[in-house]
Amino acid sequence: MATDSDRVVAALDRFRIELPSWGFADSGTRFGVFRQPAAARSVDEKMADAGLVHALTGACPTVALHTEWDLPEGLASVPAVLASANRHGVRAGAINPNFFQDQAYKYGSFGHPDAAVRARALAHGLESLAIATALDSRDISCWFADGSNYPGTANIRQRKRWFEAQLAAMHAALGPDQRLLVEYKPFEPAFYHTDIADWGMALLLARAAGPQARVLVDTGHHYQGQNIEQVVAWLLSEGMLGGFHFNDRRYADDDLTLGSIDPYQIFRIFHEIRFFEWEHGAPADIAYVVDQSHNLKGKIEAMIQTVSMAQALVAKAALVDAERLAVAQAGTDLVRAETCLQDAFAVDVRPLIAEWRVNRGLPADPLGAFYESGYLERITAERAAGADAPPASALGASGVATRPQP
Ligand code: RM4
Ligand code: MN
Ligand code: MN
Repeated sequence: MATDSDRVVAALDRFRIELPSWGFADSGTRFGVFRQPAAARSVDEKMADAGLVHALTGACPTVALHTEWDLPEGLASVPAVLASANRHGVRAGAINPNFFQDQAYKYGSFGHPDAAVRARALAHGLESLAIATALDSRDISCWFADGSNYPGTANIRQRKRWFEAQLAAMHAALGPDQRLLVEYKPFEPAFYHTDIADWGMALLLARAAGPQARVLVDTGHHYQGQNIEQVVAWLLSEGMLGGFHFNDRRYADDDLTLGSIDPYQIFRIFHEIRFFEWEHGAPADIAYVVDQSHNLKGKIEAMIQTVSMAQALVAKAALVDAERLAVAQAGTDLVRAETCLQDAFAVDVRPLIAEWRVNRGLPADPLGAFYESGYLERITAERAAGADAPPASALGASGVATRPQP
């Protein structure tokens, strides 16, 4: 029988979490961007920083990219991105089209009433797909800012039909192993209606798009009080959970460091996944991706914190005694059932994780190793010296584009 530590080791061996390129670049709120001297200014610098986080944690071999920020020349940017990824020991991960920034998208992209704008957005989606293929990326991850700000100003049902048609057209262009991920968000930047506002809408659109479409759950994209782990459990049971964008929040889509506000929330999500896997005797095929915007914290430090937190919560979820839990649930033994979760969550898994790291040739303390490496001092000097380089992205914590500071 597997011991507790076997279960943790197996869970850590399998767990991979993708880093977002945009988490290494300057970002801010819609009120402004405060520059960090060490922030990455190019895709190569983002890959270098991500490569370091992977080297220190052993858990992040891939980097999610945003088409317009990281591949501004489209397909022509692919060779440079491939070379950069190779150089820094990572690979390209999910490709995220930018359906939200161009002036043309003021009133929407896939849901815009003007057929020419819809066609332009579809062309951008298909170009992102071609980029994904050229980079050998499996997932195209679509988030739409589409919606409206005032009652009566948009034909909600008509826009739904446009979304169905456009997503189906993207799906038709997928390679046999690729997936189309549909992300939802209740509000912001639209403040009256958002075209894909919740998991039910994303699920219906993904189903209508085709068999290789799945739902993407961004933990910050729910109303307060929503039971996120129930959403996860339902999507798992429907075979429709494609992946996550992980972050934490106190209010809305705050994009804070994972587990900084409510680690038990993320633990409960990992528990539902593990319980599903235990019942099915097979791992669930889920893409775990970080989607955070570290406006004030150092970018690399915050990323290491998040990866370490994710590993700790995965380890704690692996400690839940699934057999005991199933018996307690079947017997309506409420306190015993709940205690299965609470006991696992209470375990200090840090020594086990440190041992796992050392056994794999990784530093026992990735954050400490980062501070000792001298990397931060080096990039701070290098990047501050080239202060006129354009910011790699200037996006608010909530996905609100902010003007680069002069
Ligand atoms: C959104 C959403 C997307 C992200 C954009 C920029 O709020 O979370 O995943 O790519 O922001
Ligand atoms: Mn997201
Ligand atoms: Mn978001």
